[in-house]
Amino acid sequence: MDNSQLVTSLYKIGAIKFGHFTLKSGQTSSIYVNLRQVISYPELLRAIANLLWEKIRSCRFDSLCGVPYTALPIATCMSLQHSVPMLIRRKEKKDYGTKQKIEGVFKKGEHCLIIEDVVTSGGSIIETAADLEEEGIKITDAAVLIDREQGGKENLNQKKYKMHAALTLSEVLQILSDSNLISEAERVIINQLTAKRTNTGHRLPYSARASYCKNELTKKLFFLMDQKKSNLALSADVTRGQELLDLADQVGPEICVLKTHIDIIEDFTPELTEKLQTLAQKHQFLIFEDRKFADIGHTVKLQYEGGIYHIASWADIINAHSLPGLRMVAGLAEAGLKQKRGLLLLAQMSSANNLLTPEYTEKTVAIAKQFPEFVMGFISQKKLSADPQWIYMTPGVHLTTDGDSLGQQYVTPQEAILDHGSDVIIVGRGIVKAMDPLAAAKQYRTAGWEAYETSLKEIATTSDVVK
Ligand code: S5P
Repeated sequence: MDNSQLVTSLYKIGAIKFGHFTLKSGQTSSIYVNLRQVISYPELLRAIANLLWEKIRSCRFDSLCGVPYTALPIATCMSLQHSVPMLIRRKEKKDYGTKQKIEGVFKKGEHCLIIEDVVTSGGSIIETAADLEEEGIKITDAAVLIDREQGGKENLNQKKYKMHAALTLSEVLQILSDSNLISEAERVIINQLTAKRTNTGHRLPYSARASYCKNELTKKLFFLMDQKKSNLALSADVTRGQELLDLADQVGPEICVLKTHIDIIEDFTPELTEKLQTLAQKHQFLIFEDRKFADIGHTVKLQYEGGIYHIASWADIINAHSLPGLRMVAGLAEAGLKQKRGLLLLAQMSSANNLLTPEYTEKTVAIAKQFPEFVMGFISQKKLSADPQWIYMTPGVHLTTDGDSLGQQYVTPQEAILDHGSDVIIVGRGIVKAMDPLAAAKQYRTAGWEAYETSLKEIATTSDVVK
């Protein structure tokens, strides 16, 4: 049985379903993969075992360990067909008898191959590997039937485990779409999913993106966002130093980035940026000076390091228009790289009738590619490339307003994150001008994070416990 026959067989027995599924978490999904029923179809189980065996032929292992429950019969089938011993990892430790986590006979130093049915983040493989390694067993590879392409491979790579997947979710969708089995309604769902994936790419979790970043600060920011569960940047556009500090202290726990316009502060002293750095440490956010540099390399370097603001000494992140071209970025990089800073290029703007054309946006992305150690990503209205190393921050975000009288145009957090594939929402007046800025920040943070989590869930499996 080849991949295509297997996928269509899985569809025929109802192990892959399309529709509207509400998950335990309250999120919804339009595909449901339930491989548990495969045990009722021995031919199919054998076909899965054969496909996985083909994938791991060149790996070195002395035993197999299936992740309970769905992968257990698959591992058993491989074990029987190829006479390879099996190990089983208990999910809960026995509270009587031998109390061992790993069942089966093994020697320290021997290699075990982990088998899993569907992989999302790779979490259950990592947990299984940890218990096996605790017993002195070596883990280097895992065989997987379907990779949802949502960061599992990257997370496992970080732990030095290699994942061998028989199928990716994209392949499953393609095979079904090419078949004549599906209904019109199902075809619509597949097309929508495929279109979403091509427009914004399939979404990787922030922490998985970190492994692609060449800029160290982007890496740090992706981890920080995951830990803090926040993709909210506050645009703290206030004009008095104390006001800025009070706002940063109050809203700090809710945000991943604090954006400043230091030149609108009327009573600036260098002490202000020192205090801001202390607050950034206290609440774990990065400082982004929205300076929008746009001059020749030599000048921007002086503006970045010197003057009265000494921006390079306190701002983790800066931004620049790409208008002056490549060498301007080189000028900023000369000053910024030695301090481990990062740059966002303005690839698109939120203001009405701005002059940033699609061609300009494309050329901006090309400039970024020349400086991956310094450029973190873009200020843009949407995701611009399939390359997971770039971060996208979107300004002009508001929950209610249509815009302002000076050309600002707004989108909602859901539109920015979910529909346009952006990573960070930048909110100014929506928070700063609210009656209660902290309550507003919490509201934006929740909206931004929920939109991100929804964007990760495009397929449900048994582990999501569908209602
Ligand atoms: O295209 C852009 C780029 C930026 S950095 N549009 C923007 O509005 N910004 C900045 O984001 C702008 O300078 C301001 O600081 C913030 C938006 O503020 P708000 O009050 O409209 O949310």
